[in-house]
Amino acid sequence: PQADTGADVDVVVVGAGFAGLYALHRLRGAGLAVRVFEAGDGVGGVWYWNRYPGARCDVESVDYSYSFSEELQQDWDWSEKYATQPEILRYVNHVADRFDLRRDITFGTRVTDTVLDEQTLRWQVSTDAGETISARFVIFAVGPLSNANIPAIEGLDEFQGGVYHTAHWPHEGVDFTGKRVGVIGTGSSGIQTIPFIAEQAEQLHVFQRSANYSVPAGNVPLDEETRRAQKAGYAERRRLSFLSGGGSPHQAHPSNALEVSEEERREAYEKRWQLGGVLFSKTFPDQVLDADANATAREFWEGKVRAVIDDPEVAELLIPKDHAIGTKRICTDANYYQTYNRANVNLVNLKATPIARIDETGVDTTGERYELDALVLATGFDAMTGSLEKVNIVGRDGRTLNQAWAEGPRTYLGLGTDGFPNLFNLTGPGSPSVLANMVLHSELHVNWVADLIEHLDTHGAVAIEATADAVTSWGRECTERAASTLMTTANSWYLGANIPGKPRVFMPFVGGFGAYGEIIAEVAAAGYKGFELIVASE
Ligand code: NA7
Repeated sequence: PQADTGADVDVVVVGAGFAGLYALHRLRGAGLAVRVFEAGDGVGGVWYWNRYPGARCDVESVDYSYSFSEELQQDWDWSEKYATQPEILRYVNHVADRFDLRRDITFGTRVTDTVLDEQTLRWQVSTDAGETISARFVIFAVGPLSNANIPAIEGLDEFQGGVYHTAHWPHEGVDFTGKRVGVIGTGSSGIQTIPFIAEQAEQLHVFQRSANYSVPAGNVPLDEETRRAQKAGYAERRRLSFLSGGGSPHQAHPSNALEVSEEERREAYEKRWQLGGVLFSKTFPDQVLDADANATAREFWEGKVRAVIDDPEVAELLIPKDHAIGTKRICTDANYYQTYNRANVNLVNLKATPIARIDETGVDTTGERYELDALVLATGFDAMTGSLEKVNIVGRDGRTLNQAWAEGPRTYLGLGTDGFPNLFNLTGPGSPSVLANMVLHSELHVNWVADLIEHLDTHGAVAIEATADAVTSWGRECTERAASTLMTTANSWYLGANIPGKPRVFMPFVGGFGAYGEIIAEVAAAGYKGFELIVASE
């Protein structure tokens, strides 16, 4: 056994993003001793790291904010419909100060090992700072999109110009003025940052492997009157959001796409298009269920996009051919497609001419050479499991979580795994997380775990553990639900398809945020059905 160098605590929380911060607040409020470890030097998680130009949330600021404190939501003023990364970071810092959270957070420190003591059922948690503490509960709040994917491209490490991954952007910023810049990757991050880099750089080459669907975000400043109305309507807005499919109050059209006239369909799409943002992919309830319904959305989208791109050949390359709309996370943008009309922007089609190698001064595709001064990697994340995987989590019988998840993540309700008592994972695989508003989702998970801990204490139990049967049947249910949609037909990060060798398992729960909330509430109400309570005398 490792020596304890710190005081024992009730709960260790790993990560000080939206989920970790609220976990600290809620559990400390319940009288528990909580210690948070955070790899970054500040709070905010994804919003601490992703500082690339143009970084902005694709969920409305009024929704992408904590609901747990009425005073907080009434006091805080969002300046725009969709908040920028700096504004969200200011908000998270405000929350940390307002609720005096920093005193229990150790920054600049990674948790390296989390080892179960099977006698006491406590966890020994070790950090890269050499500290080991013992905790009854461990809550991972490491974020589903936090482990950056650095592509294995030959020669990348030889490049002598600056290399910047969007999720590890230098805090002092990067000046691309007068530079020849390459961007690899055209997912949400690439699509947000490309228009900004294009304005600064002398020349921008965008290296696109797969085209994506993007919808204008339709961001607008919020005036005082709108803010007042939003604040007055918060109670109802939150109520609807917690019942909704994605964690915001917007409802899909009452009919399926194929049940309405063509005119009504176009009107509905046009309305969502004007509203802007990700909601376009949820205009009709059957849009990601039925290929023909999906095709109507796609056709509408294609018409809009082609109309703003000057060169039809470029437009052709920017229209996805390999997946249905909404089956990968839809992107939102400001003038993304128009950026390709600029003289200093060039689209490189990696499908036709893949990158052969990178060297000191540029990128060679199989077709051409591109001399570059800087390279931006907008290449995404080893999503949902990547950050957990880096921690050596050892449960019963010396079995690691990585061994347990070798064929893909296995969870009950996304929250627990058999063999790992009192260990909870927030907003990870098996939960709707990445398909929903992460802030409300974090609150839902934290509240559920906090209630569970209270339940254990009132029932004299030391621990709780998901049963193997519950884990197996939840996995089956998640897989079956996903297979009944079009979501499994795209090579998305939801499926692990973006990481070579990663097991292909559709990781999020697709049944909707509201439905998921009901399921986990029912499990709790039934005395945590599917979990085993372990009492002290055993
Ligand atoms: P994404 O959506 O995973 O996008 C990554 C992009 O990088 C995508 O276009 C990839 O092409 C491309 N990529 C990845 N590896 C390579 C290599 N080796 N060569 C060329 N291109 C590559 O990540 P984002 O950061 O944009 O967004 C992640 C989520 O964050 C987003 O969905 C929102 O929920 C917020 P591919 O499609 O794999 O062909």
